[in-house]
Amino acid sequence: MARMIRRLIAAAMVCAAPAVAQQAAPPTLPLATVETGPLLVSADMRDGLDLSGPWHYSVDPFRAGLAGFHGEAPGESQQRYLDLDVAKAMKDDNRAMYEFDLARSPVTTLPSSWLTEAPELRYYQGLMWYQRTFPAPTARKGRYFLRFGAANYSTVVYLNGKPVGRHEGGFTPFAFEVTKLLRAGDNQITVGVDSQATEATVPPPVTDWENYGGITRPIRLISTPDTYVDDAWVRLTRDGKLAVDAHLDGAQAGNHAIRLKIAALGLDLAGTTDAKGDWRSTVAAPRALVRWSPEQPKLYDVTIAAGDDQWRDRIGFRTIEVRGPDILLNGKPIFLRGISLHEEELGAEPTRAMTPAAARALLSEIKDGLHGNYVRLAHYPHSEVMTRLADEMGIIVWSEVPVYWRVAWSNPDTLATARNMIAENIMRDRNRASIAIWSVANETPVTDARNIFLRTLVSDVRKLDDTRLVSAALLTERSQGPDGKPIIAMADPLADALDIVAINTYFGWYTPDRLGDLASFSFRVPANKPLIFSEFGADAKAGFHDLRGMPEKFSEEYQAEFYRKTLGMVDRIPTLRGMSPWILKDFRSPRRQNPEFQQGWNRKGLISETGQRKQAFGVLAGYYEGRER
Ligand code: GCB
Repeated sequence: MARMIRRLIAAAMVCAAPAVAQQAAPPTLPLATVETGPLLVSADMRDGLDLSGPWHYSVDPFRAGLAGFHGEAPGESQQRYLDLDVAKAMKDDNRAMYEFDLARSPVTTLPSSWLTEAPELRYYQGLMWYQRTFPAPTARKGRYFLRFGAANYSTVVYLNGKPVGRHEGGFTPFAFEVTKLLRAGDNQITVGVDSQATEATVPPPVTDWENYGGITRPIRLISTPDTYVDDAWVRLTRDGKLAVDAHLDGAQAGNHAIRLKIAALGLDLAGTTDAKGDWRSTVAAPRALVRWSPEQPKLYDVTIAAGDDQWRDRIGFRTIEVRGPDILLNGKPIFLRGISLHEEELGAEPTRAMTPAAARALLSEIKDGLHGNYVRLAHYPHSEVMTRLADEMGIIVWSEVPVYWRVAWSNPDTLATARNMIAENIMRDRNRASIAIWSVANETPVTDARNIFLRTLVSDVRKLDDTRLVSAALLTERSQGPDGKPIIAMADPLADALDIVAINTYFGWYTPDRLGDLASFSFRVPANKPLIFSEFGADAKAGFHDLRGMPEKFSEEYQAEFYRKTLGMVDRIPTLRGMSPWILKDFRSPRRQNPEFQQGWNRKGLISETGQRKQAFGVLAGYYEGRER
């Protein structure tokens, strides 16, 4: 099934012109998608050379390295990826002229966003070139891949002056095989990353978070045997079986012996791939299996051996399903005590480099500070560092793609991009027990074109993963009852297609409602589906207090009261099964420019950007502490 949907998406991608700067990119650069692969699922568990560290960088605001001034292929003087010593070439031949010299350009440390590299780059959105050299592995055998954790937003890659490939999408991994392009000794890698969003991109230009351009997750040179496990999915099915799907890539992929082992369970399952390199097998779950849960986030070492390759992962096994308005984890109803989170580390100058320590600091605030068991990883796929840690710490995850506010619903290229993005996200993280919900969109206006677009995504998700739940953060409609009291209704036709309905509300923050009136709001939501409040929140500047009876907006007191009253309002809805208020930490947002309170930050965090807890933190923590189910 997974492969079928990958083919469907690939068919759509063929007609999809790349949305941004690559319009002018040399046609020789193949586009990396889930279909063209490689996928290298669980790549972070494989051996490899980490290319994190110092890289040269150079801006290219007119994208001269991608196209000449008439849109033709760029002339040699602009080809940033040339494999030569520019200064020497000019000295050796006084007719030569180059308008760049990456090797003598300033140095930054990757992964990071360029926004934080230099003051003049703070608001730069466009094309940036990066370059470094690295030594080829001394004893070379098998195959080599350059695997990017993510680069925001569209990327072109060259190795030793030769085109390698391109990718669109700022938050999902991609890889290129470079076995034939690697040479002995030093290799030069050049990467162009364009952060410019357009009407056709996902997300579009207008969002409420910082667009951190750059290479924000590690790049690694990964080596594998000639035939290797490119994709594997090991899970507990809803009917209580352990199932494995694996795909081998390489000359020997077809009719090849393959073997899954989970040593701690004494499980040893042998089989043979079909002619295409696919293997599927199912067994009854061993009796000794401890199911993953927030209370006991048990992970097992899983290996799949095929010839010389040994695929590894650490996997938890659990079931997640809905029954009427209940969400069942391992067959038992659960209440999701959550909070939303952007991918932005704590600190005064975040650059979206999510190290394990940075991720742990944030998730610990949720687990230990708030007594939470759930996180909404908003509004795009977060680093695999985060989803692995959620597995380890026992935090249930909502994962989403940046189909946010207003994307180009009728543009087939945009749909192809979104489909590929959600597929890349799912293929990367299908082995993460923590992920329970795939969300396809956030606060999107209802139109026919939008409904078709989102239903396509929902159907893709179901084909790629039948073990998780599908949702979307929806908008509501407000009317007045005969008594004049507000009625909040979910009128979105997409609700029918979802397992969980989720809504974002900000009554008393963006609306002139008095917080004291929230108790009179009533909700019309589907009676037979779980409801999650995917957002509610209010800004507060940490340390700003207003102790009058009616505190003013942006004060800690107002935010705390907003939480008290909103919790009271939502708690009365019979189908409520969880929430992820907006948001754990203050985050950078260029649209927020109140000079007294915001200064470029969305202040709806329960903690400030440097980790100072606000009063509302205690309000939510107290509510969660008293709320088991
Ligand atoms: C929303 C959006 C979120 C914003 C938030 C806000 O509804 O989904 O991305 O950051 O409101 O603070 O207004």
